[in-house]
This record gives sequence, structure tokens and C-alpha cells, in this order.
Amino acid sequence: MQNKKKFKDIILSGNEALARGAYEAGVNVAAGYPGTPSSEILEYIKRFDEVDAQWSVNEKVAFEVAYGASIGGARSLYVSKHVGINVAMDPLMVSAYTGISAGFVIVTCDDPGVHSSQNEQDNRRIASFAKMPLIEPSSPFEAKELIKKAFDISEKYQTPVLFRMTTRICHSKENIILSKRIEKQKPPFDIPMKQYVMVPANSYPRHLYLEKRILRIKTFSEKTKLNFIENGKGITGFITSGVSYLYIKENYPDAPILKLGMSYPFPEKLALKFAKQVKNIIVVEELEPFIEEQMKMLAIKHKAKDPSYRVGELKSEFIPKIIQGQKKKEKKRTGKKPLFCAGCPHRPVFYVLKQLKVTVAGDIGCYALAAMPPLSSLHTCLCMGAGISAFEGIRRGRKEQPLVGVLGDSTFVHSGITGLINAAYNKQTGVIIILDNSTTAMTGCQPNPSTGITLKGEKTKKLSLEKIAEVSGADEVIVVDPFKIKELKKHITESLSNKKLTVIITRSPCKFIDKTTKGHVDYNIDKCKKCQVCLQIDCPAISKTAEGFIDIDSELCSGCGLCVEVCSFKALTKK
Ligand SMILES: Cc1ncc(C[n+]2csc(CCOP(=O)(O)OP(=O)(O)O)c2C)c(N)n1
Repeated sequence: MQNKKKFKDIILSGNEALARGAYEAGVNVAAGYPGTPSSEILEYIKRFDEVDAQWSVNEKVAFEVAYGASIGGARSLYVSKHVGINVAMDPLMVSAYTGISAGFVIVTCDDPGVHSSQNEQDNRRIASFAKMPLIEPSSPFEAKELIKKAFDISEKYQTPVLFRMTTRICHSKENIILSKRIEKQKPPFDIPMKQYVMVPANSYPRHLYLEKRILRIKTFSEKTKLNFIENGKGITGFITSGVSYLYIKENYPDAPILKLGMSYPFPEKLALKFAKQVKNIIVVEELEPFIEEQMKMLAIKHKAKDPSYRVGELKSEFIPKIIQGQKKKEKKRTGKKPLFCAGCPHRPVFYVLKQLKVTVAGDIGCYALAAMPPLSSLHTCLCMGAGISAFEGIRRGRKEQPLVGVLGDSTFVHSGITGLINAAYNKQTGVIIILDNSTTAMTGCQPNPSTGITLKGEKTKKLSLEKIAEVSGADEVIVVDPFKIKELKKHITESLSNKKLTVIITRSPCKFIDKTTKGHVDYNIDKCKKCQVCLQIDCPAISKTAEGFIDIDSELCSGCGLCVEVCSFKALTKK
């Protein structure tokens, strides 16, 4: 892989730059679970033969794999989106107690503005909660350079390090200079039990150790070059971190700035020093008042953003308004309505569920789009896996309600299996639908255990969804092609009325996996009665004309034939 001729500058996204930096830092093992805006990190790192990289089944497993690699002496990287950290919280909190051996960096890619997530939590708070250092790059360039520092800090203080990216940094691009990989010598294999067996007798002293360690790291935070004062003109100075730093530079290029690359532990002395150098201080940060709270604790007079800016992404044009103390004016979110692709195998399932008038306990995946009109047939979407467990809860409370639980193949493997075991164990009955499109479509079509392909593109053991459903306790497992809607409807209707726990697997590949078209659809206007039932399937290839007829975009049409199935007047036929 090493080729000196390649060490030039290239344009990389923040995610790619981070991956490259981790590679150059000698990372040996990388594990994660896909999620926007983080997915490209592992997709980039997989190209390096020196890095053993994997998509794990979920974030908790990914965390434990990466942690294990570190305590075994290999530099390791964990990667997920912000909510993935919630799934990994159990090992994360305790890993701060045990500490690590070789450098272990936890990358969280936060999503201010909720571009593609279920919430916009600010994971900087995880660092102070777990008492581990927090590094925040401001740009792709910094992502590459600071990730190397994060590994060094991790090893110096024997602690996991939290590395926080945000969507803007993950996805923006910059010229990056490549450097050589530095292979790290692995330490002698040694896993001291008192340090790594977290039973009360050991974890109590480790908590004391953790408290002392964070004070040592605080001293480091005061003097590291990651935190620095940029002298400038004027009496007003800014304290900031992450991408907000660039917004200040854009608006006030000459202003004095205290830039925090390591914002936890907070460099108190440095902040006090900065406060003496300027008359007014303005704290500029995205989402939570993380820096602001530190300033309050130090009783440093400062101005911070109006709380209305705690919601949503910070934008460069907001900076002058924040300074003037203005509230944020919420604009209506605009843009094209997202909808299922033409030929998406999820569409027929939700069309049928709508016809059957059932309530759908849903989950997170492309199928969350079914909540949009006109399909409007998905009623809940909380977190990954809840499609089964929330289904169970609703059913326990309201036995009479026609209800199904729905989730995708990747989500089922991530955290649906345990929900199914729970439902079976606790004698629940009802219908669970697993939408098996043979990929993790929502986040860019990553493979998962049910696809039989690894992150590195190698063939591996293929998890059988039907077998796992059966051994988890389903009374009946049915596999059906979702485009055979009469058959699908019959199975759902029958399963809703019997007293079994039924798992229906609707199996048909995502259009991004199988791009072959199944022919095209012919429209006979003379037979059309303008009933507009075909518009109810919300296919992007079908639109309404001014006269109330329809138009089929042959470029978009995949020939899936769902519109043909729903047309009672034979105005639509398959070519
Ligand atoms: C805890 C957590 N991890 C990751 C994600 C990102 N994410 C959203 S949906 C999804 C999985 C989608 O795959 P699947 O369930 O197979 O449905 P598909 O999109 O293929 O229809 C992932 C990984 C998330 N929202 N929450």
C-alpha cells in the first residue's frame, strides 16, 4: 500500500481525511456501524491492508471490538454517528474506568440540524459525563492532524479519547497533504486483572484513579497547542470550538480568538488569561451551552448565544445576530419531499398495510419514509430495534388494535433480534415484518451479516433471517416477494387473525443493489378512469397531468409493476 509517489496533496472530505489520519497514525483495528454523517470513515479506511476494519452488527459490539483491540495492544478506532454512541454507552462509560493500552479513539459524528437522524444530541457532553478527553477539529485538515494527536493523548494518559466531528466537517472537502504511516510498536501483551475486571472491588479504586487522571489531563489541556489564543485586533474576543471557529474567522477575521481543539477538560487558566486580554468575550458554539457552562463556573463575564440557537445547525450568517443578542428566526424546512425510489421493495408493503388499516410500529431505515403522505402508513420511529419492542409494548397495552411491527434487515440484526426473543419469551403474539432488501440502504448500502459480505468486500458467513427468527421463538416464519401484493396481503391478513407470533420476511433487493429493470409500464389513456389509485403508491415515476390523467416517466420507471397491480381498469400494463 505504501507508495512514496502518492504522498502529494489531494482533496478529501473530513471523513476521508480522518480515516487517512488514523491510518497514518498506525491504527490497526477499526470498527463501527454505518450512520450518516459517519459512514465514509470506515468506507475509506477499508482500502488499507494494514487496517483490520469491520462493520460490526451494532455500535456496542463495534465499541467492544475496538476496545478489546486496544487493551490487547493494537491502536484502534471506533466510529459511529452520535446516536450510535448511545448504543455503545455501556462499555464506553466503563472503558473510562479501566483505561486502555494502545491508543483508542472514539469517533462520534454529530448531526446538528438533524439532516439525517432521529435527534441532534450534542455528544460533547459524553466526554464530561465519562470523564474522557474531547478533541474537536474545525476542518477536514484538522480532522486528519488531530486524530493523530488523539492517539498520542490516549496512550499518554491511558484513556479512551472522544473525537467529535459534525456533519459540516464530515462532508466538506479540503486539500490534504498525505504523510507516511507510522507503524506503532505493540506493547508487551499484558492485561492486569485489577485494571480490567470491573467488579466492585476493582472498579471503586479505578474510579479514584479516573478522577486523578482527569485532573492530570486538565493540566495538559492548559498547555497543549490544541488550545490556543489567536491574538487579534479589537476589544471583543471569541471562545469557540469545532466548525464555529471557521464561522468566526469568516465574519471577524482579525478578532482575538481562544480556539479550543481540546474542549474537555476545559483549560480554565487559559480562559482566564484570555479574559484578561479582551474587554468582551463572546462564546460561539453549536447546539448545547457546553463552553458557556464552563465560563459560568469560572465566573468569567461573557456573552453567549440566545437559547433559541441551541436548536439546529449554526450558520456563518448567524454570528452577527448572536452578537447583537437576537433570537433565532426559525425558517420552515423546505426542499423536495423525500420518497421511496421507483421500484423500491418497501413500497408495496406499506401500500398493503395502508389498505389493511393497521397501525405500524416502525423503525429507522428507508421505510421511515412510509410516514409521509399519501402512504402515511408508519406510525412510530424511535430508535433502531424499537420496531419490534415498541410493537410488543403497544400490543400489551392495546390487545384489540390491529398492529404490526416493521423493521429492515440491517436494523433487525442491529437490535431487532433481542426484541424478537423478548416478545417470544414473554409469550407475545402478532405480526413482525422484516423488510429484507439485502442491504443497509438508508446509509448508503453497506453490507450487513444477512448479506454475507464484509466491509472489505469479502464473502463471509451469511446470516439466515428466517432461521434466526425461528430459533428466536417465532411460531411461523413466512418469506414472500413484496411485489406479489395479493400473496403478501393474504399472509398479513391471516397472520393478524391467528394467535401466533409470525415473522413475515419480505424479500426483494434494493434498487441500488439490483439495478436491472423489470421492463416498463404502458399507459392506455382510453382505459383510465382517473381514479388516481396509482398515485396513492407515491411512485416518483408517476405524475398527474393537468387533465387528471397520469404520466409515466419511462426513465425512472423500473418496471416493478406495482402500479399495474393496483390499477383495476387495466389502464396500466407491463411491457
Ligand atoms: C443507533 C443508530 N445507528 C445507526 C443509525 C443510522 N441508520 C439509520 S437507518 C439504518 C439502517 C437501515 O437499514 P435497514 O434497516 O436494513 O433498512 P433500509 O434502509 O435498508 O431500508 C442505520 C444504520 C441510526 N439512526 N441509529
